[in-house]
Amino acid sequence: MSASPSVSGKASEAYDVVVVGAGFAGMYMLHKLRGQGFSARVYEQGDGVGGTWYWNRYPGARCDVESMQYSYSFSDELQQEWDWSERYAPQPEILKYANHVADRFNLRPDIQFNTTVERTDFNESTNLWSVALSDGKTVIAKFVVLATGCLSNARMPEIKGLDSFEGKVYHTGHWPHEAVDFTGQRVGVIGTGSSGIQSVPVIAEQASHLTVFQRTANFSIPARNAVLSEEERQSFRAKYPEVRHFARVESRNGIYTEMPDRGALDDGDNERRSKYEARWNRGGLTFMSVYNNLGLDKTANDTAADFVREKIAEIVEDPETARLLQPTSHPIGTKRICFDTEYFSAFNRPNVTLVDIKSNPIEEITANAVRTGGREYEVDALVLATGFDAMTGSVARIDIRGRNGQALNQKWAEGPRTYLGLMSAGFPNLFVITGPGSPSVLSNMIVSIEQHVDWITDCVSYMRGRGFEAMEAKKDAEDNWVAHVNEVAYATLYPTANSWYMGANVPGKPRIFMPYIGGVGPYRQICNEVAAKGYEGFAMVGTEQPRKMAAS
Ligand code: FAD
Ligand code: N01
Repeated sequence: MSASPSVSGKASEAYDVVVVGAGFAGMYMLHKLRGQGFSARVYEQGDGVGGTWYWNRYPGARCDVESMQYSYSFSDELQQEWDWSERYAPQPEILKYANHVADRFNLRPDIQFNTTVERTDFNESTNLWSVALSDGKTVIAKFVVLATGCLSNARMPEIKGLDSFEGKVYHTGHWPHEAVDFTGQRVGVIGTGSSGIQSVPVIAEQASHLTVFQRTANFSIPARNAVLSEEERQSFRAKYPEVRHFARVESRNGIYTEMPDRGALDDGDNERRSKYEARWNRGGLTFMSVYNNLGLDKTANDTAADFVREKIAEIVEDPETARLLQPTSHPIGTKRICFDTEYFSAFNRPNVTLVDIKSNPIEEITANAVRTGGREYEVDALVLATGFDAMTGSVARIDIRGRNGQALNQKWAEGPRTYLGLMSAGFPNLFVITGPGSPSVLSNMIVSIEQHVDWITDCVSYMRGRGFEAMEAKKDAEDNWVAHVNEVAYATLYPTANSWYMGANVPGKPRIFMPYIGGVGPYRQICNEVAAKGYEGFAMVGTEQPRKMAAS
């Protein structure tokens, strides 16, 4: 431990910064802070780095932003040297990459694994946080950074009888480390979001029978995964400066692609269809950016949704199964769109059955079956692909107490409130990476993570340089930002869907559109302008005199 002069004398362990979580956000945060001479300690509840890619080990798990882009950009050597094997790397390879980064930048000595941050309290007289850990210790920090992840709190469904099931139960977001082999088993998958859609075709190949329990049909586009040749990697690497610049500054979602120049209704039927066909054949995330109004105009959106529904009907042989798989409950893209490898065609296999649990909700899970519509579907194992308490779930698990002992959970009881998604009024020196109110989950998240980490590092360096003790979002700045986030969201079709973006997947969770939909490039510009104006909208406490922190 390297105790910081600024915080020493308060506890046996004291740091400039405590970082919670060792996913891509926590790892880069640590690297940046150390580079600026801050003492930092990362606490991670798992026993390894990688976050999402440490926990989500289900069959078929892989990224759906292309790996050449879904990767750190902060080290050119790293991006030039790392060889991604496929267009979308599988989970084990992304986890290997995270471990490589941890070793390459010697991060492990400052990460304490198997340790959960349980509670953190702000002391108004010292302007320091005390951080209570699951190992019984309490450490002191000037700043706390929540790198706890937006999709890190796996949600068990509330289904009667689940506990009485005698076979194995797996959650995709909490998958065992040892290989799971479903060969010869009857498997039930509950949930048809991205995790279900990725795992179904792989489990179908192993299981003697697979029953998929679908509550809401989802839009999915073929990923068109493929092995990357050395030539492809090299040509991509050569254009990295342009790719990364575009993703950060010009894009809306952190992805390098063509920008649409027209709306869907500006083209005639044939032209529009051929554009959708081209994107369908290309595969991947750029399907929704073929036109600039698919997220804004329902009639425009319908043209894309109809196209995908037709594709499903072409692929799936049984007309009734095809009908059930055609999404009708929400405009395309307003729930996180999925990308698949042979998902719809998996339902043509004789060993795969689709069960509609929208019309006939699951009544009960028994010792060996799922009962719905008065019928029992016998299964040996259950896969719960039921998603996460997204964006706020992992923050809420920590008892965070700010000024006057106020609990963050209490403040956010009606929905999260932040300024720029980075800080919440009443909680000084507490940052959130990709928090609610920032583009986060609507983007290539590594781009958004790097932007937040860079901004936070600049900010704490600025404070150190001027001797500020504490920084806090002002209430009016926060109110204005929350209003802006809502205004932008409600100008789109997104809030019309019962999505996890809206908190709709968690019973009782307030319905708020949580991410900022204004776009990655414009958002970065706003953050930069705020910083350039001396952190406008934030209150700084302390004298404006240079003061030393650790190693400065
Ligand atoms: P995480 O990776 O979630 O890491 C947070 C860490 O914090 C976890 O390890 C957790 O254990 C730890 N933690 C939380 N609370 C505590 C606590 N109280 N104490 C100690 N430790 C704690 N995004 C994309 O942009 N492109 C993709 O293709 C993509 N694919 C995805 C696929 C899956 C299956 C999932 C679930 C998500 C995907 N995402 C994708 C989103 C993904 O979560 C982010 O891209 C990114 O990995 C998040 O990194 P993070 O460090 O912010 O959070
Ligand atoms: O979770 P989800 P996910 N009874 O919430 C159903 C990222 N990700 O893990 O829609 C029955 O999307 C639920 O039904 P409904 C990505 O950002 C990326 O799949 O609520 N069913 C839904 O079908 C993604 O969006 C990749 O009606 C229940 C499903 O379970 C996010 O993580 C891969 C139920 C949950 O879908 C979350 O994806 C994986 C219940 N009680 C994840 N409760 C990539 O490909 C829930 N459901 C990069």
